[in-house]
Amino acid sequence: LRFGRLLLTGAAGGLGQALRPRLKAYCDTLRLSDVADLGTAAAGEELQRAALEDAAAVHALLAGVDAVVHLGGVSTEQPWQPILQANIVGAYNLYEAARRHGVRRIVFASSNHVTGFYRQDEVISPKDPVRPDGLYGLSKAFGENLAQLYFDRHGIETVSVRIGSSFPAPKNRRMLATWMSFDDLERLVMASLTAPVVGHTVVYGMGDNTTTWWDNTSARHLGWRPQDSSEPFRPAVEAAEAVLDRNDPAVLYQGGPFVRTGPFD
Ligand code: 15L
Repeated sequence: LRFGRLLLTGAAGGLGQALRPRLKAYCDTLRLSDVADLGTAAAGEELQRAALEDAAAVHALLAGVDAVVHLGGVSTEQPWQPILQANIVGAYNLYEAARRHGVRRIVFASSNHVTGFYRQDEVISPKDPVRPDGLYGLSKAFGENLAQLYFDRHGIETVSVRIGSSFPAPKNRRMLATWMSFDDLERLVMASLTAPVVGHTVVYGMGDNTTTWWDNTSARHLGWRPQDSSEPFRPAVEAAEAVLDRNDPAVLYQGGPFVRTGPFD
């Protein structure tokens, strides 16, 4: 066990549910939070429901915590208000609470949609300028900038993980490039929590995929390499999805359908 108490926000979400049993192996106590129901607490779990926009509730969440895995917030393109509250006000509340409680490291679930308007024929790195594909991606870019500020001003370290598509299996042709297994996600989160020095590191959360749009060389100090490839899924994915129209923005850009989803109607 490397940690006394870890906090996992967004624990009721897709990746929260995947990480909940896995993170327990690395800590005495796993504090779980979400706005949604978290079920009943297993041994070594603490359940603390909180809305991220509620500063007092978030402050209470961070008390006695060694490190945070922050998956909480809106995870798809949505209207401005929910994004503003959960992802912008909420991220600010989390970092302020971390500062006031002396929490030293956060793993921030950012998203590939921070750079979703790069084309699929470009290989980019975390050093390239952001190019959000919607309000959701923009809010994640805010979270990354917030993490940078809290490192520069207060020394709180963050690994911002621009997660690609983390599901049990890739669901379509795009995800052959963006897919990351839950095992690789777990290894990346643990590397991010335990690497000796991270400052504010940005890394793409991706598998060992043959097709890729992302170069993670600048995050090699994390000591993480993805191990699982989307390639074994390729035949089934290609059989299930027709060849795509390259004039469709959802096919041309890395963000896929996110580039034309959202409130700009
Ligand atoms: C995301 O940021 C979403 O949270 C997730 O549901 C996926 O759609 C993923 O991006 C993706 O780009 O596939």
